[in-house]
Amino acid sequence: LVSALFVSGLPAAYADIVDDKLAGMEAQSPIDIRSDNTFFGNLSPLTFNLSSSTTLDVINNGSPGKEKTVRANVAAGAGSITVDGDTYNLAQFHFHTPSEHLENSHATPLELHLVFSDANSHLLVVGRWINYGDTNAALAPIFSNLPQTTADHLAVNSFNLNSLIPDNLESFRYTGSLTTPPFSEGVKWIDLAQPLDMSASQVQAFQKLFPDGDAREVQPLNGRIILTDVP
Ligand code: SG7
Ligand code: ZN
Repeated sequence: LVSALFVSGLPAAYADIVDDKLAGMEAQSPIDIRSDNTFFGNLSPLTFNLSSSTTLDVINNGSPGKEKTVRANVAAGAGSITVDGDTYNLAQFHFHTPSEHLENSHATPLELHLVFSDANSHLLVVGRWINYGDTNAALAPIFSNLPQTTADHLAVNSFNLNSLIPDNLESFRYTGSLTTPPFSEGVKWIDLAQPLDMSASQVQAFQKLFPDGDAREVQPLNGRIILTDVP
């Protein structure tokens, strides 16, 4: 019964690999970030150190029951984030449709996840909501040539990772999990408050690859606290 509770909300594609491993896990991601469940505080500063010209190896992993996304693997040493004295290196970024985290119970068309890990393999994911707006020129080399099958690789040269991060680094922070199997916990989540814009046709290009979406449903907070420095 307990595992059934946590299993609800999984995309159908994951059903075959869900078992009692989820039993007892109760600090899962994503979550619904609302003004009535966030607490204002002075958060420690975020220091991004990102290459303005790195190469990306972009892949499509559409395998049923596994991660389903378009993922850009970045070159080693291309990026890091330092927070609370800990430095985490950027491994990759990827997207979900619709957004996995909700903002006041609303999804946006897409969500960007930048996955970092520290020397002890602790994971930190920076999330950013993506809204409809102008064409995103920085992401155009990816979204105009999305790898259509798992066999495709797209090489992108001189990608500016800073184009993914806003000047205003106000955020929502909590501790959660991977949003795909094996849903490992202890992941630090930093959801940036400033959204990224993309055109409707860019969003559609991604949604065409994953017509059923690739977002996990929101999970219960179970007493966790979401901190924010959004005034
Ligand atoms: C995506 O989400 C992939 C996964 C990622 C997973 O489907 O990008 O990447 C790899 C290398 O498998 O898993 C461990 C990891 O990064 C979960 O990441 S997420 O929680 O940020 N959505
Ligand atoms: Zn993700």
